[in-house]
Amino acid sequence: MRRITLMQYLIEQERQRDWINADLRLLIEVVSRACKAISIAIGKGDLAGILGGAGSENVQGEAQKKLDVISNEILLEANEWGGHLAAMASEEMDHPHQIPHRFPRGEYLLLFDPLDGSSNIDVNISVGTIFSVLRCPEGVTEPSDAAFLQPGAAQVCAGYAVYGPSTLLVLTLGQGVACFTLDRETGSFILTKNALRIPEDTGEFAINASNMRFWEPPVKRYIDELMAGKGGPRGRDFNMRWVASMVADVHRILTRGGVFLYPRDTKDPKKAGKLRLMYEANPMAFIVEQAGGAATNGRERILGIQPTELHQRVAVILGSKNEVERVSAYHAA
Ligand code: P6P
Repeated sequence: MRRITLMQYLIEQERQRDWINADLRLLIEVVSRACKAISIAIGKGDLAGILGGAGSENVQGEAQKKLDVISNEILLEANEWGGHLAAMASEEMDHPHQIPHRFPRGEYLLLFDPLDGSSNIDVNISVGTIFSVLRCPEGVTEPSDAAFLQPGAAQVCAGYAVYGPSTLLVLTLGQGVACFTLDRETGSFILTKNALRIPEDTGEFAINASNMRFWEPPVKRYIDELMAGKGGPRGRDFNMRWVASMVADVHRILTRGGVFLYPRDTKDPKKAGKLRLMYEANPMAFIVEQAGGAATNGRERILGIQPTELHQRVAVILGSKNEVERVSAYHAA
């Protein structure tokens, strides 16, 4: 594969397709630079005294890690001056961040989970940044929550960075999925995989099995059958993985197949699920579908869900198409 940089890839994409414009290219470049800065901060860990709790809570009422707050600040500062954005929304902020009036505004809305899986950060397990790009509705100058409430199918771009043994940036612009590896010597993201495809079948599933007693019957049935292995109805053995970092679990599935489930559970019946629709499920669903996989909440396609709240949660079942379809069939039975 030609070793081209992210910038070169984006310029070539812009030449081939008129709907990638300079502002969207700048947005992706700026987000990639912010992810590079987050990767460097994470890499310092205890040396920089940035591990552990921030002593604050986010809108979800969850204790924030210092690196949650630092990553959020890095993304805000990186993106507010460029003139490509109308506003930003983040898991770590109650309401959208408006672009300061001293800067020009653009046509895009950026949403992100600045540091997904941050509960893993203090134990040195891979974490990531997830981002999603929407167009700002015509005529909206101060985008409130409502401007962001668009179904995932409206995304123009989505991606994630995974901060693991290497730092990767995975990106879709609606024409397939590309993966870039950070070259720490030059500071460039280099195209290392193009047209990623998720195998339609798999022998590997990812779920937090400690919640089993809270699952709805279709999920219980599905997982029981996988656990029954060769002697069970599936007639084969399955393997289980659970990193508890969505970005790491999804990247494994994008790389070698698998099915990821964070289903609705009765632990808290008021919650539709644990993961957030706008900046976790939607971007990941866009990427997974673009790689030939599927993503549902068990009853409907994730990308078709009409959001009602900026931080709403959703059940997520995504990955190898034939397995996701089987889980959906069990919900419909
Ligand atoms: P549990 C991380 O906190 C996260 O939002 C996802 O990245 C991950 O898949 C999930 O929650 C892990 O949840 O209940 O297993 O800790």
